[in-house]
Amino acid sequence: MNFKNTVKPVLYSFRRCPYAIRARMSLELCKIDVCLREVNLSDKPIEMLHISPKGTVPILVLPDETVIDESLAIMIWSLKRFSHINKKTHRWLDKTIYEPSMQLIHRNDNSFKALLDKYKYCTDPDEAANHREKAEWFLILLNDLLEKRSCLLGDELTLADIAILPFIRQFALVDYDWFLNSRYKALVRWLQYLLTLDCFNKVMLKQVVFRSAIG
Ligand SMILES: N[C@@H](CCC(=O)N[C@@H](CS)C(=O)NCC(=O)O)C(=O)O
Repeated sequence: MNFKNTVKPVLYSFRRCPYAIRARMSLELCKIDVCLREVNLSDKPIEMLHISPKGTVPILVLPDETVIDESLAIMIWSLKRFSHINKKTHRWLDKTIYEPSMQLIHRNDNSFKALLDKYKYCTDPDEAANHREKAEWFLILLNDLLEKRSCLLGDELTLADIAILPFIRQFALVDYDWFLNSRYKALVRWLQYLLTLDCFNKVMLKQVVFRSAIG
């Protein structure tokens, strides 16, 4: 979707941030053209902090100056306005898909993410293995779902797959050999398939860091 005769929405983003990845994927799937501002998280642009003082990415600023500074809200905004543009996404907000998607996403965001961070940032191998074990309940849950179908809620991609993918990717990359050789074969298959999607690879292209014109 081109915002002809008007300014494009601006997206403050950080390439590797899982929240920003899912927002960018949703915008890409809905063909929403944005002006991407890749941010250095240790030197955030002043205007970004004025727009959203909590200082997290992603942040979407619409041409009418509406600010959406939560990744899920950006996904839902893009799907509400433009999901009809892509055959894949047009039913993602239907109650039967949306509600189970949100249940899984909330478990990811509210519980798994904290365990993932402990695992990811741990430098002691024994302790890391311990943290990994604590996070495995979520892998078991997803793997069980994926043993019966190719995507989390059926054989088609949904909001749940796109929203959770960047976190499972991050988990897998901490020790990719461990992940590949784990008993979560269905989850490994799912991750490997999602990593081949155009909408993933396109949003992961390297970007030049945005330099603020202010200060
Ligand atoms: N609930 C927020 C979380 C976003 C978030 O925490 N993003 C991280 C990067 S992955 C961030 O910007 N952290 C701020 C910082 O590192 O200073 C969302 O879903 O958008």
